[in-house]
Amino acid sequence: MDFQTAEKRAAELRDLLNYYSRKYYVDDDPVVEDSEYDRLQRELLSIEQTYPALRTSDSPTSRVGGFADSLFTPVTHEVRMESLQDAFSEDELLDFDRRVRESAPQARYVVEPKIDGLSVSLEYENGVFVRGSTRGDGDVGEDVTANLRTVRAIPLRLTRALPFLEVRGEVYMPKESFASLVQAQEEAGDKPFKNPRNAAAGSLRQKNAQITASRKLDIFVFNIQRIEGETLSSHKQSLDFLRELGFRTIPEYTRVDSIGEAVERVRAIGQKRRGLPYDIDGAVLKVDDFGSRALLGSTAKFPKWAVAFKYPPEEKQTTLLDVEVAVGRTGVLTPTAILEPVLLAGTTVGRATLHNQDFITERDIRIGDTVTVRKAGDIIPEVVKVNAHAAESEPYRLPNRCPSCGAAVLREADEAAVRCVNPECPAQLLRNLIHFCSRGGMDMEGFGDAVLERLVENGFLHTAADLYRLDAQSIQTIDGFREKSAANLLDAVEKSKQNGLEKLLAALGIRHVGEKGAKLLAAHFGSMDAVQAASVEQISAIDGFGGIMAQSVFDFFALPETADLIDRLRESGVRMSAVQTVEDHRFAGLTFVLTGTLPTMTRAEATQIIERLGGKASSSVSKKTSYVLAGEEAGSKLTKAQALGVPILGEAEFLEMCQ
Ligand code: 0OX
Repeated sequence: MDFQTAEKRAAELRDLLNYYSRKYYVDDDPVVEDSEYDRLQRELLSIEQTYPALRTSDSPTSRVGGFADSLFTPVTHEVRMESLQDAFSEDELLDFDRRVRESAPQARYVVEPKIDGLSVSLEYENGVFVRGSTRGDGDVGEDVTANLRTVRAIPLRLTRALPFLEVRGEVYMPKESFASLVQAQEEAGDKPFKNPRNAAAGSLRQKNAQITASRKLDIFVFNIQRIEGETLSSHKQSLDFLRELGFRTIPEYTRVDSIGEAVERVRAIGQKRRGLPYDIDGAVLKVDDFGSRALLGSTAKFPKWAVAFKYPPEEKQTTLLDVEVAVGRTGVLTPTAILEPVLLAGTTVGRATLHNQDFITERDIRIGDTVTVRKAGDIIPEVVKVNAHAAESEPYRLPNRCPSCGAAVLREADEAAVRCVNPECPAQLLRNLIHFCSRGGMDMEGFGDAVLERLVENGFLHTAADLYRLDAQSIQTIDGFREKSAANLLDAVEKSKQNGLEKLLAALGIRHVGEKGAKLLAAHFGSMDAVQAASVEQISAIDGFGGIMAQSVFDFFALPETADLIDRLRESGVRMSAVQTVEDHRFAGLTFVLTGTLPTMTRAEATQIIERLGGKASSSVSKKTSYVLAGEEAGSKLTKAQALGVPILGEAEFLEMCQ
């Protein structure tokens, strides 16, 4: 494709992708399948890779996330991001109305939900998103542009190229995304976020915007901070205008004429709030007319024309009947309160997490106690406090022995968790096997929880390596298994042998290493031998690998049980090297020639990256070569590339293209 055609197509693709995003996120009316969106995005990415000059800051391809130098630098808000005065009763709303009417007797209100997220400012120049920042203390926040770019509901280009616009909105994590994130964190033995608000804040404060991109954040916009090129006279008018520009505006906003109607709206939103897919912690009343707002003005802290009514979190009393202790995949003992069932925030609650021993001790929770429960972040049932101890009760302590295998448990000095470290613990074994066979692991169809449980119970599985020693006859000794079902299981085992290093590493369930970590390890080391031989320093040199992750990988491979398991898997014919799979086609159609010594990468590593991104590595330079990747002491290939006008990249530029 020549430059001009590429330029035209890139503009077309950007418009199309922006339109599809707007239909999906703003209008709630998707017009294409996700796969079609992805296909077009890949096409645009490939054009931008071929012609880097065609990359623009508002390109939908900039949403994938990377590292940015400007991240967390201070941003002074030209217009203060004020906070809201709170009201905890309807009487306080009536007081607010009285104060408003002293200066603005005719005031009308807009009532809107108060989203429990974190406030951000978004700036647009000539209709293009140029900067996003957190609220901070209202005067100075932090630059989080790279992270906000990954939030798909934030338009990167407005439908109208206003000279300047700054809007304010609330970034939040939908309840459903929060629930799956917490589940994943608990399974990985990580400390889960307490509520969707913390999760949203934690996700936005990431150095690596790719993590933000994976967290499914969303936004509602509700205020114009500054505008050039348009004059607006009321809040309702500005919300309607923001929507036209392509923003996802605060939902359910209604304009009312009196405080009586406003209170009714507040009640109605309160009734609805459990069923909403996002968390709200109140409703906001705002004077609609900007003229009246100007008359009312602000105090040092908040505008006098707005108030936030806070809904109380629903709490109930019940009895703690028992404490159940389960053993997780990583051996962590997790206590769960078994409660006399109560109806709470829309569902019947019979269990609540007790987190760990510290949580129990701090609240002096005992079996038989009358306790208060509520849902953290309106989702996860939690014991808030003890109202009364049961007669003759004793402080509760987690068992000293694993409830599954009876081995003594350990508490590491810097951890709240108590763990069973017996590698042969059946509870851990079963959970490990479930993980090993799961889709994210070796993806063995048919090996569900129940099947694995029966194979363990019947003594066929003691480690994951035993999966590769199963035979049809022994499987059929278990009730319910016939020739066909046994053969299907064996097929799945056989197929999994070719999965490659990445899936195998994910299947091993190394602490702190999920699918993404396994992928990085496999791409970096290429073979199990290399992973086993790696030092902590070598592992932590991988981009995206923190110190804790690297140490955990090292510790895992230092265990004799691990070495034994890997040996046995290898003997069974399980593939121990990486498979080059192309998941990202950004280098499709591009040929790279490598020459000289690169500062940090071996040629094999660079080749692996090129191939993984759909490109080809070739050994000789010709007119068809797309790029020459040159390091120190590059020789004749570099000279030839210069003569032919082939673009030459250094390692840093190359890595940037791969981000
Ligand atoms: C929210 C929310 C927050 C603008 C003027 C003072 C506060 N969390 O949903 N803030 C505001 O208003 C700002 N509105 C909201 N809906």
